[in-house]
Amino acid sequence: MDNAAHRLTGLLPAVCFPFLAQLPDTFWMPSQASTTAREVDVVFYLIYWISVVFFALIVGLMTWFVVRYRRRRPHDAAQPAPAHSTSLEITWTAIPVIVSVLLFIVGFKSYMNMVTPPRGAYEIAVTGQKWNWLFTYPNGHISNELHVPVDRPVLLTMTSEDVIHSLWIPAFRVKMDVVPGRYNRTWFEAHTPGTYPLLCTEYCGVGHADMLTTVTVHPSGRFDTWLEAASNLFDTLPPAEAGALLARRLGCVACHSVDGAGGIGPSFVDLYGSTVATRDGKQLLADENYIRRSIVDPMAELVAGYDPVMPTYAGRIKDQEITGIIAYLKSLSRHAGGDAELETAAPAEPGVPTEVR
Ligand code: HEC
Ligand SMILES: [Cu+2]
Repeated sequence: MDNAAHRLTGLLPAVCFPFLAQLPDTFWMPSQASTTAREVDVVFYLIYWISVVFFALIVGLMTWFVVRYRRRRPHDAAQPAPAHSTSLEITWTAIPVIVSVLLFIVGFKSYMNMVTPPRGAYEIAVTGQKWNWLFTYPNGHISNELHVPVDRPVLLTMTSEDVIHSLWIPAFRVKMDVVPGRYNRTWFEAHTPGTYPLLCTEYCGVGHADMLTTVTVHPSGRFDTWLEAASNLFDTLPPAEAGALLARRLGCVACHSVDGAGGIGPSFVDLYGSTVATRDGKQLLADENYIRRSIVDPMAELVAGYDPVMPTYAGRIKDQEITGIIAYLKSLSRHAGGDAELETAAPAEPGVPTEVR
């Protein structure tokens, strides 16, 4: 009931001032939550009001003519035949031409704006599949609901795993097909924090109606906090699995094999707990501290037989993530868990690799 009343009162400003910057939910449209929404609505209401004016004009004149020029009895033969009027012909040709050109210009400007993502937009990859959405953020995090920052252009690069879907966010006036085998792009800039419906609008099978989710627009500064918390692998995965994922994301596995094969760096297999020969002739035990140091300061100890090409991850990796990678390396090593070497080797100083004699 409340909602209906709200919509009715919302109708008033929409009808009276269709070009106002911000409209609430109305009878026709959900609230405007993006910059595109206003542009689309301006075109919509422009066409709407032109139609209203011409409808009134045509139906009004028609009614009047029906009455005014109705056939009378006895038939009034004295009525003169209608004369040709050149100026009238020109007028009713020129006015629709001007109206059409105006509509084209306004529509084309908005359309070009809608299909041209601004430079530096925040990019999110979208995958449509039977029957849900996957949103992949630049840091690798994947969610089923879309989350975006406020007041920042967001570019969606979209593809489908199976059939044609279509992503629709009514409050943003954004709608774009999601097609298998190609990438479609669309963009928007949300300006009002809140949660809005996001749905598939291309019938895609029995689960079509399940492709209904939300887009959350985070207030200024909160998006990064959300992304960081949401992408914390350690909340959802055991440390070794989180470490395995990180080793892939951080590119470690490009240089370190996980099957014992050779590579640019030593294989991760059986690394943990082994004895490493360094370039300057030391024998170091590959324990937690050694691995930690190899990651944050790779030049400190160089493994014999390898080039010093490993980049430092200091500042790019958190302690929890190092712990996860260590757990992963342990899971790849037969030296892990109660190995004799490890138990006898007491670290000389915390954080400093242990030398094996
Ligand atoms: C560009 C290639 C490259 C990348 C990427 C790389 N490493 Fe390395 N890594 C090396 C090389 C080469 C060495 C051997 C030379 C040295 O000690 O720096 C090495 C050494 C190591 C060692 C010591 C190995 C041993 O046998 O004692 C560890 C542990 C290690 N890397 C872990 C990692 C982790 C974890 C990552 C990802 C966060 C990573 N590396 C990313 C090339 C790389
Ligand atoms: Cu669908």
